[in-house]
Amino acid sequence: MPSPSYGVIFVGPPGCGKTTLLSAFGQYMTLLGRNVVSINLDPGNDNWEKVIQSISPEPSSIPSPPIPPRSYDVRSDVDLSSVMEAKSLGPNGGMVYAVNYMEKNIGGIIENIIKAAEGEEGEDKGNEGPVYYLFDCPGQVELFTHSTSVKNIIQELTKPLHKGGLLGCSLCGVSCLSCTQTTDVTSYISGCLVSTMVKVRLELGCVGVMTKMDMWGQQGGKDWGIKEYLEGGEMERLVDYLDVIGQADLGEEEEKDKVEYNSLTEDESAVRFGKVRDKVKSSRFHVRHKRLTLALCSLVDDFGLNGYLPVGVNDGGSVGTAVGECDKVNGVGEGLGGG
Ligand SMILES: Nc1nc2c(ncn2[C@@H]2O[C@H](COP(=O)(O)OP(=O)(O)OP(=O)(O)O)[C@@H](O)[C@H]2O)c(=O)[nH]1
Ligand SMILES: [Mg+2]
Repeated sequence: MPSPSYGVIFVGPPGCGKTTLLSAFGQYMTLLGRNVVSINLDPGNDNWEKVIQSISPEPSSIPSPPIPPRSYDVRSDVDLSSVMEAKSLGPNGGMVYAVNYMEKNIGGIIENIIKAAEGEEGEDKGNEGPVYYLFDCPGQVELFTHSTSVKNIIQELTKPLHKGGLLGCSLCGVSCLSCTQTTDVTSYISGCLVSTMVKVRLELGCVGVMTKMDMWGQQGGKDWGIKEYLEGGEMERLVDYLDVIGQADLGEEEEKDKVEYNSLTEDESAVRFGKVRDKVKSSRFHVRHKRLTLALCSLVDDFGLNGYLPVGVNDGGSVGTAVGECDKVNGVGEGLGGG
């Protein structure tokens, strides 16, 4: 009978940095002396081997000899490319099929996770404390919004042992949004909407993380200040920053102005901007678009689920702060190293 365990599950849109963040959490927690087991739940994760290598302690590190990182890769049970070939499906259909398969076979998958956590007989595990699982997820947002498979998988992982659960994992979600998604207001708003929806669907306590913060300023952070993007509150204020030029359905004369506006130099456009902006702002499209955006922003505000911790994977302090927040959410006690 396994003892209760802790875990973090990384979710967010494709390419936002989930797998890289898992690796950073793994390295940080290993240094704290935690009993880390990394779990790949992404049937299409081709970077998994690199992640496991990155979590391996340096040969010179303590304890010595180094403890091999323990892990489970769902691709040993269901692999995206094999599914696509066998079922003649594309990558998205293949992923939906693979995740449905995982849901139906979750009992066997959990047994394999437990075997990975127990390690080989007689193997030195270094730390005998509670197991800390790090779960990597696929990025396709439809898996969370249009299907209940991931939610049901999570329910099985978290089902308490005394209620017949196999793993009894106290789990915290880490909802990632890349700072590169703050280059324009509409991308940021849709990113916040998606992460709110995913948090609601997961039914888990979640920590929001803005990833790739070392890229802030190069690829992110226009219009609003860093504090506002991270706090994510009062989203309605963002509506004033909507890029009105280029979106409106203009009349013939305004279209001419718009073409002219786009070919102006920066100085000329500053003078002309006011005139064109006023026309565009009073266009029917803009008025409706603004009203819709306001409604969406207040929806996110009302749930109060927004807000991000800034994290760059090469900034150990930011990773440590995120680990500490996850510890608070899933109730990690003091005996589990640092935190
Ligand atoms: N500069 C920088 N790049 C990062 C950071 N985190 C991730 N990346 C890069 O972003 C890219 C995507 O990272 P992944 O960790 O694979 O993202 P993912 O969310 O797991 O992607 P999918 O599994 O495809 O959904 C990779 O090239 C990473 O090296 C970061 O903190 N800073
Ligand atoms: Mg990944």
